[in-house]
Amino acid sequence: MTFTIFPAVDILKGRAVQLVRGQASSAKVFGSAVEAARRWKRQGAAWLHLVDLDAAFGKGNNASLVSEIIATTGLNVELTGGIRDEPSLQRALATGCARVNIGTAAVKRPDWTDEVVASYGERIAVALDVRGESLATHGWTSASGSMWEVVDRLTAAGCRRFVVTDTEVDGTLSGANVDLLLKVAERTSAQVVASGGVASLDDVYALAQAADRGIEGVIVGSALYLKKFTLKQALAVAAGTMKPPFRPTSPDLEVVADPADVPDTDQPDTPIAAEATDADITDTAEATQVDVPDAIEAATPDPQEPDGVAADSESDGHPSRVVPTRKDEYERSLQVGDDQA
Ligand code: AMZ
Repeated sequence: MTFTIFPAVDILKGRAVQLVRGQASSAKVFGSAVEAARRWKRQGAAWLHLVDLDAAFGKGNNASLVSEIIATTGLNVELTGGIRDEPSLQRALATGCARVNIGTAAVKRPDWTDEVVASYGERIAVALDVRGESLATHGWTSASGSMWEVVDRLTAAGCRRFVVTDTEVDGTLSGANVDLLLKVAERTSAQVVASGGVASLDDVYALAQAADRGIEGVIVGSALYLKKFTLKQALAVAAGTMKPPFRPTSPDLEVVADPADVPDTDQPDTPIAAEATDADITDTAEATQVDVPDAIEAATPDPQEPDGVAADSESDGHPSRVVPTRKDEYERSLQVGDDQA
């Protein structure tokens, strides 16, 4: 039974962002979307979940950037956001993505969605952006319909896969809504991809354990960008080579791991989180750049460390981001070693 980890690249004005409960005003900016995608590839991703938030909010689209990401990374891409009619579907498919997800149209244009789901098979999945028992639409600015009616209708139409996001926990790092995901999986013959709230390796493990109940994979966004765990660790959990108990991340590390405090030092253009303002969203990426404080640079430990994951200069959990006093604990938390297998 395979279980897929989908690192998320949510694109707003060309940049990788993470929102809390889908609110644009909550955006944390993590640098260029292309760089984010490249980083997930370097760390072992096979798939990316790309969300064109501008398109989802009905404000243009990032199709050419998406094409660039697909061409430069060569990864399988699940593309979503603003795919609501024939022109937007064709534009999305023309990027070279492996498949697309349709959200709003599944509720608002049921006949068209049923038709394309039936005719494109594997290339189309349906995004269930769940709010209560309804589905959030139009960039999650409104909600309508009964999610169960939509699940039943699209299952009958031949939908292969539902990507289920609990919009009420998305971006909150409060844990995946496993009950909701299992309920959907029990109701449909389609596969379920989980999304929303993932905070820890325990979430990844719990979902991976449900692979034989129809949970095919999980989308991980904020937890990766905020370094709650590494992609390498999540992939190891998915592959079954890393098992609980997972060591909790130390409180000190959480502070240090905030990219706004300590940006990647080995990749000058890698993500740097910053609270987005309106000007930020419409402005260029420079607005979010944060210089590496000299003191932190000086305190940077040697990247040639003994343990596999920590020694990997391409790991997101690069030891240069850790204050030396917490270094051992940090390395232990990142280790995908024999003791965890
Ligand atoms: O965060 C948001 N406000 C948001 C978001 N992440 N709004 C939409 N989306 C995503 C959905 C789904 O994958 O999770 O966009 C897709 C749906 O877009 P549309 O345009 O088909 O409803």
